[in-house]
Amino acid sequence: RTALRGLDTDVPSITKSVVNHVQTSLARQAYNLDNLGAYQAAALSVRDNLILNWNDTQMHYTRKAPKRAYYLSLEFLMGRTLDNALLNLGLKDKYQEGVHQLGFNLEDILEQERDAALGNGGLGRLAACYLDSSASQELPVWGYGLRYKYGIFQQLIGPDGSQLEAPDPWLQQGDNPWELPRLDVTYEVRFYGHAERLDGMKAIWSGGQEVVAMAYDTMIPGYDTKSTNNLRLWESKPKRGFDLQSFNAGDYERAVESSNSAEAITSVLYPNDHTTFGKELRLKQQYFWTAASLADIMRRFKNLGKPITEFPDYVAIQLNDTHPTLAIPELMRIFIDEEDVPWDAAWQLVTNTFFFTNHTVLPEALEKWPVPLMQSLLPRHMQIIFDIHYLHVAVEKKFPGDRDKFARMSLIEEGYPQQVRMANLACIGSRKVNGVAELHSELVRTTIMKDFVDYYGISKFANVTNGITPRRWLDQCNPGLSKLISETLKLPKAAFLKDLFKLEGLLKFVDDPIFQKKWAAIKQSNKERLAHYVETTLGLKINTHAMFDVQIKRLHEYKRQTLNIMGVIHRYLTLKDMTPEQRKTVNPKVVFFAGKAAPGYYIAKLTIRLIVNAARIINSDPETKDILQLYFLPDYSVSLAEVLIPASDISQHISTAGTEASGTSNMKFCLNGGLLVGTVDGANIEIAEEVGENNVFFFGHLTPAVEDLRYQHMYHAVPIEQKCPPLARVLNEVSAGRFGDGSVYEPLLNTIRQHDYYLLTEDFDSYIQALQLVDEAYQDRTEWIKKSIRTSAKMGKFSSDRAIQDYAQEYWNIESTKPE
Ligand code: 26Q
Repeated sequence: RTALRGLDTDVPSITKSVVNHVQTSLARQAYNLDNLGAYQAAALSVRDNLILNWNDTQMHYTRKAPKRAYYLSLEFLMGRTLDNALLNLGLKDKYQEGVHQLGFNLEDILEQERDAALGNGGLGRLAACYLDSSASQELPVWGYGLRYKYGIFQQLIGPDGSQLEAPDPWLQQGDNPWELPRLDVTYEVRFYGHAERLDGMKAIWSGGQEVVAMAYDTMIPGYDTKSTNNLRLWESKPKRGFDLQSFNAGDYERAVESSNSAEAITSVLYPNDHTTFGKELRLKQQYFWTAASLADIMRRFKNLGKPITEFPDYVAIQLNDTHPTLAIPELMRIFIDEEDVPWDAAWQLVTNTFFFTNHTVLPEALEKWPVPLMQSLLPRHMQIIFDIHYLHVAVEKKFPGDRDKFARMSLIEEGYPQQVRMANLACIGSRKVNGVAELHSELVRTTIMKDFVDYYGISKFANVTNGITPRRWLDQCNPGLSKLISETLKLPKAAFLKDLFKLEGLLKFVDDPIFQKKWAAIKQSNKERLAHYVETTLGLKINTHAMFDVQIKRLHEYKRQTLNIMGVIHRYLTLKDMTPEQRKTVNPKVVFFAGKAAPGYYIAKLTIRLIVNAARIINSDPETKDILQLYFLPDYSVSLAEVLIPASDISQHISTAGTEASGTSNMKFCLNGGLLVGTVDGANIEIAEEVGENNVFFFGHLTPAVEDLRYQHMYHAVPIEQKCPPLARVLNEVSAGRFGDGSVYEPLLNTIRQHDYYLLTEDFDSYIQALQLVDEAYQDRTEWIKKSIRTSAKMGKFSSDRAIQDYAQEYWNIESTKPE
């Protein structure tokens, strides 16, 4: 029996440990310490607990040798760690008291921590929620990713209202207390060189350039358990410091060249979601990361001393989108070239190991890489991909004569140059393929993977609806609500934070006026917390008695922030048309936007510029500023989401039907009692199924109509003045310069006037109607609060604990296990 060791966690021991870290680790004095120092000392003290739990958990995994799952993701959008670690360890109250005794306020200390922002958005945050849920359910799951020196860029708004980007040097706040550098865990990764075929299917890959991958381990504590999992992030380093010969010869640039090019690999997260392929450095990142991760997984497997044929009995690997698809040819290479496994057996093992999650059906977002680039950077992998192509896509046998089908299923897209289709490779190399919400998974089956469904049968193609962790997205971001729920249900917080279906107990209290009052008071105080944040950071005063309407997500045409801003402008124009008496009857509303645009995404950046400049005009108009305010909050982040989401009355999830794979913030808003206005898309649909359609404000065309409408737009375009006069008026006002130089916005306006690929002109009228219904519903505040309670009560399904259970049981075949 291995007893878990633990540090003393009474308040005096905690203060002692914090002071100790101040004096020793930080070499400072406790009496003139600032908040940053207090954060660092508190973090180091909490980390001591994590390390012990982490060690015991990992030792247990090594001894027991259960089947493990590995989550390969190029993004982990973790946000801050201290608050989460305190909650999961059950030490929050004690540290609150401990730091208070030392003259600090825990909230202020928590604010000192920089976000770990190693992700763009939904996909990266999903990975972070899944790690929390895996550890909380004591599942043997590790994450593998890259330790970027710079995370997602910092967003600034320039004087003309446009987005500017600055680097995110997140590691420059002193040592990162949440990671453990593993100087002894290193692997060499090769690029370029030659692949020489031997007899049979084997080859030797040699020459080229070698770089070193070094591990950094981040501890992932489970909630209410000592189980603490691992997130292993790789850093690239030169194989040999630098070229001393060139240095001595006075060629200093040459001397650091190779070391720079090695370090470049993990220097920065690519800030694009959905597009921009073909960049050699991105492909290098992908291979560097998959090669290091697989070498590590293989080493761990070999330590078990099992025959290689049992590999899939001990290892399941989840591919988070196509980004880690090179893991498939890499594992083939290891089996064939290094382990002497025959081709067919190797392929059998590989296809029993991998599972692939798709996160998009947008055709332009499907990852492709030029064959010549692959051939030069990864010659052996390109051979293997061609071999897979010839041996396993034997489609012609099954569907003789269907050359189109063969072309669509091919791993290689013809053209100049030829390109490797990563989604096809990920599909055929995996045991199962899943989408991230019911509608999305159905679209995967009927559109991008249709031919593969015919080939493999339907059972390979399934759904796991996304989820969110209720620890961060309820208890941490909304402690008041969590406390009220606990008191009302007469349950300890752990009961519903571990089984979110327990929230259904709130349904009994929907009609209780006292409970309604308390529920509403919490929303109000969250609105004030947000207003306080905006006032202290941006110097703006917000009317907290207004309805708060929020759209926060990456800027993208398919997400239709443009529809929202056109709706705001329409509202403004309508208010201007009213008499002062009429305006007095209008309920005030504050509209918030936040989100980053990919630095090269011109139209998305123009949308930001329009929002910012419209806000300047609208917020300073004396006739309307009391009833309509508009804000673009810069530098959206996990931490900002934690303030915005609990304050929202209504949030917008308004993608063109069929384009948003799932969405996850929709779940976060609902869990915090916010209602949704949205299209019939992604997880909105399943949310409505849970909460009842009368509690969601749906609008717009449905997915099956979208294709026909686009066809009509192409061939029978109707001018916008006829199709949608109110929207035409809005565009004309923007064009005429009402919100600053109109000519600036012409390219954005033309996307709507000309092709209108995302169907704003088709959905605008029903969108405005839906917002009208929102206004009317908000008038009856009691009825609104009831909707809010019902919505939150029905969010059980959207816990990431449920999603991870799905993966663990239906895909990975792993079980919970923890040290005795
Ligand atoms: C790929 C190649 C080259 C450069 C960048 C990329 C890249 C990077 C990030 C492509 C896509 C992403 C991110 C995608 C993403 O966040 N998708 C979202 O995933 C969520 C979780 O499943 C869903 O809820 C969202 O609907 C989906 O848009």
